[in-house]
Amino acid sequence: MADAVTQTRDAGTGIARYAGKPIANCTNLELFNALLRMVRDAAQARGTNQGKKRLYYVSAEFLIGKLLSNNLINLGLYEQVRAELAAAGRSLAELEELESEPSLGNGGLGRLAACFLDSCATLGLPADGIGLAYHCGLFRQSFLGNKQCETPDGWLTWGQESWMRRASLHQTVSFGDFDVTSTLYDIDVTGYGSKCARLRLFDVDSADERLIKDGIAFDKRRVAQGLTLFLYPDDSDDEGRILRVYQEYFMCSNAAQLILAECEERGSNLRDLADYAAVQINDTHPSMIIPELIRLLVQRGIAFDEARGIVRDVCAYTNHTILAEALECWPKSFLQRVAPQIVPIIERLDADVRKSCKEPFVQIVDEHDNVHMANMDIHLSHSTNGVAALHTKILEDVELAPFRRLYPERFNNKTNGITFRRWCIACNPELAALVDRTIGDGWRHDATQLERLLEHEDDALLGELAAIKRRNKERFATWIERHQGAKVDPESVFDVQSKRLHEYKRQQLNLLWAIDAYLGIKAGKLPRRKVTVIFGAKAAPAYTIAKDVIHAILCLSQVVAADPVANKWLQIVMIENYNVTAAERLIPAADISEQISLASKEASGTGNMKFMLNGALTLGTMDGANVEIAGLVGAGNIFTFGESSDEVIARYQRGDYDPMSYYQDDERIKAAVDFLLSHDMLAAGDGHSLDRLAHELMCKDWFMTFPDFDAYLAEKDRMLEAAEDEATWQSKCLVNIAKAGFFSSDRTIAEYNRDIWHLTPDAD
Ligand code: TH1
Repeated sequence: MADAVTQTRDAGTGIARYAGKPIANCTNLELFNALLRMVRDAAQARGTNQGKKRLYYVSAEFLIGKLLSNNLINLGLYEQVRAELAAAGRSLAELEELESEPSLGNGGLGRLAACFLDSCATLGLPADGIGLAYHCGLFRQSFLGNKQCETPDGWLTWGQESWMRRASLHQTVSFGDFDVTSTLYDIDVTGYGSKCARLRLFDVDSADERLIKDGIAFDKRRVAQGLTLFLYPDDSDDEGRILRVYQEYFMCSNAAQLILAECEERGSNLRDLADYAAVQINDTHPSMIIPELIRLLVQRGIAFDEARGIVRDVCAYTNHTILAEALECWPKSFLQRVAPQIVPIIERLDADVRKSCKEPFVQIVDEHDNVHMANMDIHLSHSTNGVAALHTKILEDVELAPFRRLYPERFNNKTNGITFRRWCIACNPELAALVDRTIGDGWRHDATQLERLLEHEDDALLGELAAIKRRNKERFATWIERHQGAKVDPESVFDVQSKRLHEYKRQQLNLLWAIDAYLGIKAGKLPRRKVTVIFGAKAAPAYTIAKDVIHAILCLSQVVAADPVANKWLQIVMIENYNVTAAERLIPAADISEQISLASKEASGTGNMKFMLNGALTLGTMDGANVEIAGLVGAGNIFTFGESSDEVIARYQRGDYDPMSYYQDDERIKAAVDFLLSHDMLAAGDGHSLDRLAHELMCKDWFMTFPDFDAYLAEKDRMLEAAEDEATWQSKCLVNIAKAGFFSSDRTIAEYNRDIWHLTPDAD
């Protein structure tokens, strides 16, 4: 009764009540914190999806992005809150600026995990993400002297209240040399008009941020203090690599303990664990959950062979890459030091495999005593999936072919997806409103309905699409000027490549294009319209060549900007500290989506889907999910180039690729590479770094940029020409938006559930 009275007196959402004073008297920070508490209560009131069987999605990364507006949208409170604040002369957008972005992931793998939790919540599936509460997560990137600098991103340490709630659970994890205790933090993951999922993050009680002294460097031997300070501590030395193994075991042991305790609580006798839990192993970082679960089951009186079968029925593994460097393989001596209790279990699993299969490729422990985590995952789980059709096919036919012969029924594909709540409704509200007006709002729950847009294609609709794109470009221009002082021209073509920096993603190919375009302008060959090439990328701190690419991009940006003729036609911009928040500003403003990985190397990509949904056209190789995009939109609505994955795989197998011959035979390649060491570039940058990059390209070029160079230039030129025919271009954009429905993570999650998890949706 008293509550009802307060409610009526308080007409509106209750912001003032949460703030303890009228909205007008609050600082922005007070309002932000009031909203955060209000949202947390509203999410709690919805409750979490329940069911006998629960998904545990275990992952080293959850790149969740800012939560305030996303939660307001999912809880159906956004409009009300915005209006109420506006009525008091305040702006929700300004409050959103105050929120710091949790840096709990580094790229697609972590963002995928976040999209999946959103979709699980929305589809009513009982699901938890399990990971680590990194204090500083991934580093913050800044540019100094045209180079990347890394500083700790202390996203938790300022006045903003936390989305994390401390749970009452405390566990102990025993390492070989000492024990630690852990605390669990929960974040509610709201679904779109549904109950919640949960993100459950473990921290070690002994963590000590004072260990961080100089930038992101710290004494990696102080394991108990340093364990959860950073995501992916520098692994260029053994100390760093061992610290990663400590982190992984800490995550897995906590997860395994939690899962068994919860399932017993729900009524499991552990022998029937598979009726209560589905564990999805997100790439190999959580692989130690397999021996850890077996260990705990045996400890509880279950025989080894039975425990192994139980764990196999519970666990499923997702492979996200074929890159050899990412396939984790730990020396047994590391495991012996970190978690000696699981070593005999791994040895026994290895012996089992050895008994039934002699093929060296599939053994868990190799002849050098290295433990191959992916091999353990495939033998000891009931499902192995790739993340796009082409990727799964390459796993089945090439990379994991011997496993496929052993377990044909375990292999399956789950093409990645993205949540349309964050990647359209929240980040491109004008486009979402246009879609609502045109086909109704059913697409918000059933994304395939977007196809109906095609029935409404006319000049008016295409005109509105163009106008929305233009306003998004203006908004991006305002944002980037405030963010880093860069001025960009919304009239120009926005040509965007944003993703982690890696040689296989081939930012260097785009860089060579930009140099070629610059040299062309100098020689009097002017483009049809100004092009703004926008990069967003962080390089791993120990990845030298990746940092060289960033350096060359920043130097080129300076050289072009200083040229009074060229700067009218070309601009190179690199976004500082590219993250989810920057992506939300950038993607709705893009005209061209660069997806130019070396065919066969990008398992899926998910940025490609976000750009497509926001009406950018793809310029890409036939790699990862690009292949599926091409199939959906048709050849006329995508720009593809380059060697096929079969050709690339054959080239690697022949081992006869010689970049130097391309450099010598192709004038444009030679001119672009030579320009890296030109007077202007050397004046802008560091000769060592530029020289190392030029040398790498000429002598190694492991990801084969040169064979695709001419085709890339030609296709990009064709695309820039097409961009000048506004009506035809917008009609292609419309097809892309209309066909994006397939890439909703709701579809992906429904498939995981149908084929792998078999959870019952919470009906009410
Ligand atoms: C990415 C893949 O590169 C990308 O193609 C895919 O869309 C995404 O995962 C989601 O499936 C990966 N990120 C990582 C990060 C680490 C190790 C392996 C991969 S694969 C640290």
